[in-house]
Amino acid sequence: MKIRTLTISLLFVLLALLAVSCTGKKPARTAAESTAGYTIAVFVPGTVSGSPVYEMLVSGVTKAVNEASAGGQKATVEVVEAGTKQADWGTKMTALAAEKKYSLIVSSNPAMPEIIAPISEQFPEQEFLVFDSYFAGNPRITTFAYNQREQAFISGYMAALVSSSSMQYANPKKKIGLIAGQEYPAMLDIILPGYLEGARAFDPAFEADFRIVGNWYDAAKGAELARAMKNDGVDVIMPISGGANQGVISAAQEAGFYVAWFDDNGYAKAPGYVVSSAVMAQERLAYEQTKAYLSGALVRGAAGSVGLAGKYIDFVADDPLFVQTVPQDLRDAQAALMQKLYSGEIALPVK
Ligand code: RBF
Repeated sequence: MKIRTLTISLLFVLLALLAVSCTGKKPARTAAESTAGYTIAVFVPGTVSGSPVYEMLVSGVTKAVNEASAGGQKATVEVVEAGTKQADWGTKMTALAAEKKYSLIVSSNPAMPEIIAPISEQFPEQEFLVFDSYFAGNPRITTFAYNQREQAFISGYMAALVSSSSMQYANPKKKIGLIAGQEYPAMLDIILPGYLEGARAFDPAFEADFRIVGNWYDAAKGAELARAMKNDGVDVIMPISGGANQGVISAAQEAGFYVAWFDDNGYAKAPGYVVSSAVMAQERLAYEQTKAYLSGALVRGAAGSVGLAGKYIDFVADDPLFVQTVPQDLRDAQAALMQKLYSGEIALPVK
């Protein structure tokens, strides 16, 4: 019996060697083969705290790994914060891949695949999973993009509803605001136009005041921009500026304007001031895809897209703070918009 097992094993080894020599390539080392098990690094391009996208990323991956280890699987996760100096991200990612310690490196933001591509050539055995980005054609880089035209449209429509209402801080001007950490293609080509498109679906007269912090952490600058916008007649601001969002929140409470929160549920950030939460299910997607990876089911090299279908993009309408803050007629109008989106009456593909 023992000899037979040995013979069979030998046969497998020989077949494997033959396969290698035929293709001329080493079969990719899978994490399951390595004694360390699945070792996942979450590379955060920035800092976690204050950035909804990164908070959700870390929490989703961690949840999947913890569940796997509780179930007896060998799996670990380490979070590496690369900080806000973007010029260093490439070097830091290279160093992480060079450690050859991680079976998978997970990250998130639209700039990451371009940074990772040359690194993946240098370390062909390293696998990457990147959310909030789109990159096709590299078998070692798997990406998932959110339909942010839908997300921004929902946010813009709600902002216009509030701005046109008789709510306390709303003014007659048809002007809403967007404060971004920096300018980047997804912001300029999808989020800002989608936000304005949503506002104009409610009233074509709406304009958007768009301002840039210049980084993803400066809360004082966020507050300063927001106050200036309020003085120029803006009554609803959507902050997408990481740690600088906190400055916009404080300014809203001091100066009196509304906040349209983006990415996760933000009503509790300033009850009575946050009137909208247009969300992406990054925590759930990161959890699902990490689980898929841990069970060998990740579709490697794919460039996935998710949106309203499956509720990867959605609006949080059932939070008691939303219900308390926003009058019934506005909530009804918002719900009617969501129905049109769910039914496909309004379709918003990313071009
Ligand atoms: N969003 C954040 O919340 N915090 C960040 O630190 C952050 N850094 C970014 C850096 C780059 C280079 C790019 C392109 C985007 C960044 N974003 C950041 C924006 C994020 O990817 C996403 O577009 C927004 O959160 C809206 O969903």
